[in-house]
Amino acid sequence: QMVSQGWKYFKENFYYFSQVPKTWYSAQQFCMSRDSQLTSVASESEQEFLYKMAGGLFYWIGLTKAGTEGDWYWVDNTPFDKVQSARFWIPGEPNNYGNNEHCANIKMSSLQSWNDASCDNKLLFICKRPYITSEP
Ligand code: 2F8
Ligand code: CA
Repeated sequence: QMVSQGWKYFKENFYYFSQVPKTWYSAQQFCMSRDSQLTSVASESEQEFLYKMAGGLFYWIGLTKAGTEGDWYWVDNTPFDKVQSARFWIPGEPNNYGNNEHCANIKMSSLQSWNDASCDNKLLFICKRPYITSEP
């Protein structure tokens, strides 16, 4: 039987930490081709798991902007909680540097780890896929 090679299990989901850098959009295309999406971060424990696994390397996550207001949203449709998520940005981020930073990555091995960067940068990335059991 196939047991999700290269995917790490944490709390009902499998996560794929890429070894090849891609632009944010190409990374999301790759994740979708594997029945997954760039990862959302919906709790402190999930954030802790991800930044520890990232080990200080930069990884795209599934957080990007939409609409004229440029509101952040999760590509996997997890509701983005702006208040609860505020503690996960690096202090001073997101700063929309050069008015061209519309995608988020994990940049630090710390609870405060997110930075916004240009979506055209090629970074490693993390895909997330729900672990689904079949009925007995
Ligand atoms: O000082 C924070 C700043 O550092 C870089 O810009 C100089 C980052 N750029 C990239 O990661 C591409 C900014 O996003 C970051 O805010
Ligand atoms: Ca930034």
